[in-house]
Amino acid sequence: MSKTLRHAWLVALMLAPAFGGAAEAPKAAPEAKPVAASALQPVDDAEAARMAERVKAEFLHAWNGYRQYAWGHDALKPLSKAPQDWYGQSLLMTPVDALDTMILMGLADEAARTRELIATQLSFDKDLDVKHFEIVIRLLGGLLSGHQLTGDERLLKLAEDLGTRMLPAFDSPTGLPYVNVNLRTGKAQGNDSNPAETGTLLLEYGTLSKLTGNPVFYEKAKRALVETYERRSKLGLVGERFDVTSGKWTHTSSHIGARIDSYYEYLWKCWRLFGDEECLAMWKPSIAAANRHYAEEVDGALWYGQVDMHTGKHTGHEYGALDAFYPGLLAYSGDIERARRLQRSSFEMWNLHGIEPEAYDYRERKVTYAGYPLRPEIVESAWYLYRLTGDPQYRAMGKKLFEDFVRHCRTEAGYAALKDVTTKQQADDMESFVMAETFKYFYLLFAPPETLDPAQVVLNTEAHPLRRTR
Ligand code: DMJ
Repeated sequence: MSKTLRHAWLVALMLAPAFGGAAEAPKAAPEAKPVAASALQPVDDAEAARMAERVKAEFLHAWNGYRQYAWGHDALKPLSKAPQDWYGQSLLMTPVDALDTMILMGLADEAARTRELIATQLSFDKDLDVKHFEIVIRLLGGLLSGHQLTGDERLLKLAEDLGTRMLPAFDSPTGLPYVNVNLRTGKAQGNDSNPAETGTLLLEYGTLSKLTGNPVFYEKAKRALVETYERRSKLGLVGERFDVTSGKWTHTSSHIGARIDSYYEYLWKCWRLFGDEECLAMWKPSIAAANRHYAEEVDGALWYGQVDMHTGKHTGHEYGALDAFYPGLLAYSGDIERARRLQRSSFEMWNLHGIEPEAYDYRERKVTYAGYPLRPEIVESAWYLYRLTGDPQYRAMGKKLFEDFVRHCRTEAGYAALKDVTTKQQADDMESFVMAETFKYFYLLFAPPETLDPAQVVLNTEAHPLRRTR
């Protein structure tokens, strides 16, 4: 989720009285004891097969709630059992995000029904100002992977229509895209952007170019990524916010968290997916600077905090659910030892309350933002680490994560975000990324390796697998 939406979500979570009505009453939750992954029950292949079935069953539970109470809408409100649309009219966020997960899980009937819904009902000819980044990673990414997995040309046509409608977002003086774009008029607006939103577009637009033969999508998204990179400081770091018309930084905090996170991810992944040497050339100094400046050792544990992009001085010591993608990226790019250490820290953070918070001060050992919007990143990292090392501790870790996730977030109609991980009070929100990412990474962790080979595809930041094309 982009920082703005993420922020809006968190604010809504804190303010909305509606949650009070439907959410469970807060209850004191005993603090969990730290659990070392190596101390957990090992998960052998037979147990992994059982786990994969459990994950599938829970995915179906959430999907059936969506079908029953929110069919045709963007999302399900899992406590009030009501539909929710981001912009007043539906863009089928949950079905598009869920489709490739169903296909990977072998849920053929559900996938066929969902594909038909998308192909016959989804239209982008709507007078809506949409969040460019979110629509790219969720809808463009989901349509493209759906097309590649099924060969359904209708999904590619929808993707091309969507991409074409959003192109005016790039028409700023710098080539850095505006935050919002109107799907019907192409009017783009919103200057206050960040590296995650301007640098997490190339896998999707690039794939669209490869599949349609029209290079314009690749060129615009690549330029946005390069323009972001070129604004790095002398230390090689990017900041947290800039103005897309002037190209000037407005917030110079630098870290791996919200507003920056997937910028790093795409520097590596655009090299992996397209073999684009310029991406590799941008990735190398960027990841070296990140590892050098953000990392901190606290009592022998590795954490990543916040620094000023110009001075490198540490300005904060917070790590959180979003940062937990980074061990997966480290592992995927070959830095296994650092990945292992940071994953250990993510797991420690999760175990403090038996579910991870949005932000945690690792020096003070204190939760600083207690929400949990059902994020996938820690599971994503466990999957990469398991696939790349074969170390059974990551499946054992995944089992513990899944059991906690089900225990605290399952509702009668689906899965609910937590307003507060310390009390486990639930919130009336089930983001579409739960269907695209959280369940998918849990499933992949336990399913047979041939279900998805990370050597053959690159998963976009919403976990939509994209294949190389000529
Ligand atoms: C997803 O929408 C994407 O993974 C994005 O990059 C940030 N994180 C959310 C899920 O937490």
